[in-house]
Amino acid sequence: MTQGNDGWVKTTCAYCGVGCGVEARPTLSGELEIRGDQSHPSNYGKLCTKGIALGETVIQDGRLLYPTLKAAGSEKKIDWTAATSMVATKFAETIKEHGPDSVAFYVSGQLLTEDYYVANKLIKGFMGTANIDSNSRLCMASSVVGHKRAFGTDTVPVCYEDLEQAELVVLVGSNLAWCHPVLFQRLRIAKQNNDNLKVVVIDPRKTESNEIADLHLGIESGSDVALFNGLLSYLDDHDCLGEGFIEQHTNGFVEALLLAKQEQSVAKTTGLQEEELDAFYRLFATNSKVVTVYSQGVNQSTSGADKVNSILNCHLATGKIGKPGCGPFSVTGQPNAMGGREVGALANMLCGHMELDNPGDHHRVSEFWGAPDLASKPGLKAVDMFDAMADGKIKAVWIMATNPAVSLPNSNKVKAALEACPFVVVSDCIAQTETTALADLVLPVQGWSEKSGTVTNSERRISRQRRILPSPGLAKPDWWVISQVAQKMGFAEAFDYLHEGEIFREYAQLTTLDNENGERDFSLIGLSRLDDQGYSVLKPQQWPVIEQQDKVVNKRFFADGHFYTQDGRACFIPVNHRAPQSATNGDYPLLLNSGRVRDHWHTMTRTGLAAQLGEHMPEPYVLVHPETAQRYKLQEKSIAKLSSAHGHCLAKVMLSTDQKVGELFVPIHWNGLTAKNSKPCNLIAPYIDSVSGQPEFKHTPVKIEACDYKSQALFTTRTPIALDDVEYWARQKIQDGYAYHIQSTLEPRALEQTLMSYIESEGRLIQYDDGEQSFVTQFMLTNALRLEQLVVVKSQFPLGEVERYITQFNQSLQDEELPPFCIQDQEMVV
Ligand SMILES: Nc1nc2c(c(=O)[nH]1)N[C@H]1C(S)=C(S)[C@@H](COP(=O)(O)OP(=O)(O)OC[C@H]3O[C@@H](n4cnc5c(=O)[nH]c(N)nc54)[C@H](O)[C@@H]3O)O[C@H]1N2
Ligand SMILES: Nc1nc2c(c(=O)[nH]1)N[C@H]1C(S)=C(S)[C@@H](COP(=O)(O)OP(=O)(O)OC[C@H]3O[C@@H](n4cnc5c(=O)[nH]c(N)nc54)[C@H](O)[C@@H]3O)O[C@H]1N2
Ligand code: SF4
Ligand SMILES: [Mo]
Repeated sequence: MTQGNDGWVKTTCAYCGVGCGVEARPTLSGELEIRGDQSHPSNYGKLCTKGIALGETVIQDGRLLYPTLKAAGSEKKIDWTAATSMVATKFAETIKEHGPDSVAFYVSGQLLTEDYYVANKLIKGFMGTANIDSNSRLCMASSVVGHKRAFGTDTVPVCYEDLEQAELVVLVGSNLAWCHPVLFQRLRIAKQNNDNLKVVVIDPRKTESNEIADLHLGIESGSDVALFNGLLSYLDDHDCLGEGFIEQHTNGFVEALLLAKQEQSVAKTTGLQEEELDAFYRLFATNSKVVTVYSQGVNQSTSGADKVNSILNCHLATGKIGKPGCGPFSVTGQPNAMGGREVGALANMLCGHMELDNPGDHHRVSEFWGAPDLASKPGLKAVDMFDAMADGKIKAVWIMATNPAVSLPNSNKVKAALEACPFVVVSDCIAQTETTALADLVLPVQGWSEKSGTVTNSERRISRQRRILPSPGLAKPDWWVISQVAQKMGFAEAFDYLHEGEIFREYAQLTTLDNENGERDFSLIGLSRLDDQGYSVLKPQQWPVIEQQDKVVNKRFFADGHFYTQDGRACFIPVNHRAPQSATNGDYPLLLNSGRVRDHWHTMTRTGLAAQLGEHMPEPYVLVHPETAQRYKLQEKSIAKLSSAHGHCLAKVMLSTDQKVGELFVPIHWNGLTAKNSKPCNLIAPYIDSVSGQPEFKHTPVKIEACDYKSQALFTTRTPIALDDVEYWARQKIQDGYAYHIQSTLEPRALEQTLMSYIESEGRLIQYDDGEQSFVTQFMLTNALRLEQLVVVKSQFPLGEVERYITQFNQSLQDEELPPFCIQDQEMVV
């Protein structure tokens, strides 16, 4: 049942690639109750903090409600007919004048498969250019290349159950505890139930994932290839190879081993002790069931694809693949990162795991779509696409479900590129983002709980996201908007979809073209005749779907030793260690790493709406080893300025011995809407892996300086304020309002005066000055008891005091409960 009599609707979480099944039920007061779906095979009822808080994020605050035209600082609401006609006309004119390669789409792993499929079909099939890339370029591209080079296809061989059946789980460049929390819980429970299950974590820093680690290898940033080449040599030296497997099912072993053996001093390159290396290598060699989970510490590197193949080489060399409890496991980040790879919405793919440069594939798709102009050469990858915009080569771009002004490296250049591009369209659910601010036209689309379609998770399981709440304003599904534009460009027949189920069916049919006998890994043949009712009640399906799955299945690829290369054999890829593109130097002596926190999602457009999620990490921070802090005179909780050759950013210092001396870590989430000048991508160079195009987000030389601020303030308010006049602020969502954490070079008295200008007019003002540089101002509307604003300024807040004030604000004080320090109570006349 997708909807029980009790009103609970089955859907899928909006966030990470674990793809947890969620049950949601609207309440009479318009809220959304959330619980885990016990029957979903990915999470069996469990949810993490973000999943649990989904109900808090479906509020209308900040929603984009109408198609809006932006010109010279003014905004004009228009209707959908005008909006879609305008996109169609501008794209058609641009193509006519400058050719198909002068337009581009920049899309996202947060689109549903149906949206993604239609976007890809329109631009590649009918606009005639492959200039469509996805934020998955920043995320999964290196894994895609690694898989294709080794297996012939972009195939994730394992399923989640393998984590439970393994004897050794290796986490490489993955903070699973925070980024895939339900998977981490499954692993933790498996370990509790099995004393023999060992966990190794490979990460330059100690993370929360270390909680269950038997061994942590704090490797030098960027040295994973050396580590896994060392493993390959060890396996050979200790007669631990799967020789039968190598012989029967692979090519290129000798060359890969030869290069691995040339690796100069693995201990020196990785910065690890021989004993540590030995301990890891022995575990890998002696356990027959090994799963290697890897994520952005591997992918986001100028040698990302080689890192992936160095891992795959070790699994192939031991035959630890295709069997229960075995295999390399690239965990996906976004809810539909996998779906995007399936529909092929990257610049160098076609669709349905077919290839642009394969004439047979090209012909099949061109016929199926009725698209004689189907693009035949790869388009521009994300970073190159924005460079081409800056250079004036791309003149119209449509951005969907991603916030590149925050998430692409070298933010200043990205901003300049969007400013230079003559026509920028952005489809989003949120009105104010750094990217919508740079658009000429913004289009309101449905968000999670309003949109309907499918997503595919890390274990290739396709689940339905279902519509539960009505859409606010004029918000529409992404696929509808794209189809309207396509129809107006003259492609009505190919885009006459009435609902998302029709798109899914067409897509499932496309995967069957000349694929009746499983010639390609990706097949949805069992869903190609799905009727509307079947789509509506579709249960999770793991691909390949040969027959519709009514019961849970757990499938693995390569169990038969067959790979999707020309001769059916897997390929070893010879790789050698290359240092990251940039190195620390006298000007930029520290190494900056970046990643995620437990309770925020990317650029915070959604998690930033939930008070529950704001408490864990209320401000942008930088993790610093105490020795580094001492050297650069940084105090805990003070604000520091980080600078690189590309820009700078502010963050609150947090001391941690989990960091190496000389290395820093910043979370990626804060940006111009949630903090002043705290966006890490300001600092990051646009260096990319030359094969995968994925940026090196985890290795940036920087310097750090203390800001020497003299005062701090907390400003809580019911509605957001624009704090332009203070040097540093960070906004935290709290119950019924916002808390601004402020620091300043001003003395407390002067800061208090500055902040008074942000107090609303007309109401009751209660002020307190303790004579020792500590000021409290409370503001209420006349005749109301609820606090509207509260400002507290001090030279420094004692531990716990900020939280206490926020609680006080939340409790909406009654007159008689006013804090004892209030000595003035006056009407403010403005
Ligand atoms: N809470 C939360 N969860 C999320 C997301 C979110 O925004 N918030 N985003 C989702 C998305 S899209 C993604 S892609 C995933 C990302 O999930 P993860 O990849 O697990 O997360 P990151 O924090 O980006 O990076 C993982 C680790 O790589 C380490 N690392 C850095 N350099 C190296 C290196 O050279 N070698 C090795 N071995 N490790 C290195 C970092 O120290 C970091 O701890 O998370 C998903 N889940
Ligand atoms: N420094 C640094 N930078 C990084 C990374 C890193 O580790 N370090 N990681 C990179 C990675 S792995 C990723 S995945 C990216 C993520 O970066 P982004 O994709 O830029 O981040 P989001 O905040 O998820 O942006 C999604 C946008 O889509 C909107 N949205 C949500 N749902 C929908 C929908 O259904 N339709 C439409 N049209 N819009 C919707 C949201 O409001 C939001 O504005 O960041 C990358 N950038
Ligand atoms: S683990 Fe991922 S999919 Fe599951 S509830 Fe948490 S954020 Fe959602
Ligand atoms: Mo990602």
